[in-house]
This record gives sequence, structure tokens and C-alpha cells, in this order.
Amino acid sequence: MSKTNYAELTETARRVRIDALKAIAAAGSGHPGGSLSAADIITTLYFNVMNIDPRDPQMEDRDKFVLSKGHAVPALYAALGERGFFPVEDMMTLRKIDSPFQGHPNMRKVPGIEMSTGSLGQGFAAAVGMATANKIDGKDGRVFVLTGDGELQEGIIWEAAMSAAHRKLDNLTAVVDLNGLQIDGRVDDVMKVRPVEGKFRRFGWNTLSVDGHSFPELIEAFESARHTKGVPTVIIANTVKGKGVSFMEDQAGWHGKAPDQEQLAQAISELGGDN
Ligand SMILES: Cc1ncc(C[n+]2csc(CCOP(=O)(O)OP(=O)(O)O)c2C)c(N)n1
Ligand SMILES: [Mg+2]
Repeated sequence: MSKTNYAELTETARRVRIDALKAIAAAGSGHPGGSLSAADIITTLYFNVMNIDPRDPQMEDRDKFVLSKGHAVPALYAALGERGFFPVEDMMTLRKIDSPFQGHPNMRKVPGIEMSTGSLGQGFAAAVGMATANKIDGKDGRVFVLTGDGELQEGIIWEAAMSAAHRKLDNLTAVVDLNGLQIDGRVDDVMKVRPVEGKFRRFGWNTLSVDGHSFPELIEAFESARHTKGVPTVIIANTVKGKGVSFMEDQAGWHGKAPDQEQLAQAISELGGDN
């Protein structure tokens, strides 16, 4: 894919959203809201930014992505499948007993998954460790980590953030999926985490703020992060939970609920059809 083929990225993200929703509907459980809000960020990483090879998932010096908000894994399975790590149909066994495609990512079961996550906050800290290891080992690979805004309420995030700045981890780029909602309501009501950008800046990070559904803005931010030396970068991605499906958008009720067949059909039609 050429660096600026936004139409192709849009089409890929459309398929990622549909794959994710189909798998969640087939499972009868899962997390559509956070999968849809992260779909454009994850698509940008896997189809534009990251140095990876689906034929060689363990490639030396590859870039690594950690989905710290592990519940959004349907979007990650879909991106990995669309990118060629495995046939996309395989992920339709989501959450079934004995399937490698469980409701949270398992690095021992699915090619392309770099870290097992699900307990919020831990993936972020693991990514700081992975970026530290690359520095110590002199490896070129970069580390990317995606966290939710509700997830920022976890204390481990801020210890790891402090450590990343202290260690000058300019090979680490974090993205915050700032959709304003968590499991059961607005982040502002449960426990306010704003101002997110100001907090990270005070913790010594380079900060950028983008529309998390704009491929040009995301690509420019990742490029700017790559060229920022001596400090880690966080990209605050302003997103809509449930993005792309009218009845799921900005609704906490769609955090962890599967669509039924009728709702799935409507969602797929709103996303432009199953092709
Ligand atoms: C340590 C921990 N506490 C609680 C949960 C349960 N949980 C799963 S998702 C979620 C809300 C996360 O909200 P946010 O990070 O904003 O994710 P998003 O809106 O992107 O789905 C919670 C509390 C968890 N997975 N881990
Ligand atoms: Mg959120």
C-alpha cells in the first residue's frame, strides 16, 4: 500500500469493523464499542506505519504493537487477518472453547500478537519494558501501545509513564483512545482523567492530539513521533466509541454487548455492506 492511499486505508478499516462485529455477533459476547473506536488507529498502524512481515511474525527488529485495552481485540484480530497473519475467517471462532481467538489477546496462541493483555494498565507497562529491552539490545524495532481513556485510571499507567520518560524511550509511541466512555458510563463521571495531554506532558512526554478517525492526521502524528528524539511520544486520539454504527456511537451500553442478527445486518449495511 502506498504511504498516502487513504481510500485503501478507509476500505481496510471498513472491513476490519465488519469482521470484528461479525465475530462478536457469532460469539454472542464481546466488546463492539471499543473495537470500533480503535479500528482506524489499528488499521493505520498495521497498514501504514509498522515494520512487520506476516510471513515472518517473529522477524528480528520488527515493530511491536501492544493492545493494552485488550477487550478491543476483535479489531486487532481483524487487522492481523486482513494483513495476512492468518485467514480472517479463523477469527469467527472468537471466544469459543479451544479457539486461539479468545476475548483478550494471547501471545502464545495467535501469530502477530506481541503481548497478552486484558487486565487494564498492564499492557502499557509491558510496552515500556519492551521498548527498554530494545534500547538495551540495540534493536531498531519500535514499540506501539494503545490504551483506553478509562484505562488511564489505573495507577500502573503513571508509574510506567514516569519510567518511560526517565529512560528516554523515544522508540515508544503510546496512543490514547480518548472516546470519553468506559464500561458503565462517562470517564468524567466515574473518575476524571482529563487533562490527558497535560498529564503526559508533565510526566515528560512529547504529546500530540489528533482526530483518531483521520488517516492523514494519524499518519502525520506517527511520523512526527518517529522523528522525536530523547522522549517517548503519546498521541491523544479523539475518537467516538462505536464509530461507524449509528446506534452504537457514544453509547456506554455497547461497551460489552453483542449485536443480535438484526442489529448486525443493520450495522453491516451502515458500514457499506459485506463485501
Ligand atoms: C484491571 C481491570 N479492571 C477492570 C477491568 C474491566 N474492564 C474492562 S473494559 C473496562 C473499561 C475500559 O474503558 P476504556 O479504557 O475507556 O476502554 P474503551 O472505552 O476504549 O472500550 C473495564 C473497567 C479490566 N479489564 N481490568
Ligand atoms: Mg474509553
